Amino acid sequence: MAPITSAFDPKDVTVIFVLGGPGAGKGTQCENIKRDYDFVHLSAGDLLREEQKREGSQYGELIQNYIREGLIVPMEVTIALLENAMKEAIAAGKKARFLIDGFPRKMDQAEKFEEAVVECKFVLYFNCTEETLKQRLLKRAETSGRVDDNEESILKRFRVFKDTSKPVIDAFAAKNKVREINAEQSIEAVYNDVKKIFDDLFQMHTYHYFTLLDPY
Ligand code: UP5
Ligand code: MG
Repeated sequence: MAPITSAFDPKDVTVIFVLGGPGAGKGTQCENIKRDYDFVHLSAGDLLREEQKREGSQYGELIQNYIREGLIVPMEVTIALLENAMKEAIAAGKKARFLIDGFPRKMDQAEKFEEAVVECKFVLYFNCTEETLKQRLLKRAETSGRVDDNEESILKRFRVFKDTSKPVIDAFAAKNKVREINAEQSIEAVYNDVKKIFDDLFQMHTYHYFTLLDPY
């Protein structure tokens, strides 16, 4: 039997990768799912921004530069932050159900995470046109204070998404592991579609649970 080398077993830990272009609504919808379905929401971008601000971090400047340029931070940094956050949540007694938001953005990150941490259950993909994304991000730029919410960085983020991150979604789709949502709609309409997926997921679990308890 092959030795188990990943940090977690998918039987104990559920991971859903939440992907989509910059401004597709990943963070907004993850907060809804977290509230209604008892998930821990880990945004890779938020974890990187926290690490960038942390006093004494050896990666502060590197992260700031990568984010401003819309480039993908070396995966060792991001995977370590994600794995630590998952371990902390489990140690704090949270349900081992994670929405990993904005990661993986590159094929080697997907492979490394699934090998070293845990295999994902599926990818939730928010599909949205660049035109809509740009409008949302420029609106958010008025208040967000994010170094990458400006026209120049937004165009760079779009390019990296198209060239590098979308192929990750395509690779999971080829394995039948993508649930796609039309993210052009209003926040409420998008969440309605999201709910269908998560209601299905949990009904199935309830069914198995009772079947196991009482097969008659
Ligand atoms: N909004 C949301 N949904 C809406 C809807 N349906 N209708 C109308 N408005 C809607 O939403 C964006 C804005 O749109 C908000 O104002 C919201 O109210 C509105 P949000 O939910 O924040 O969208 P999200 O998809 O989370 O957008 P975000 O900007 O966070 O996406 P990015 O993927 O660009 O940013 P992230 O934080 O994930 O990454 C930032 C950078 O970090 C990357 O560019 C990269 O440099 C680095 N990074 C890595 O290097 N590695 C990683 O693994 C992750 C990040
Ligand atoms: Mg986000």
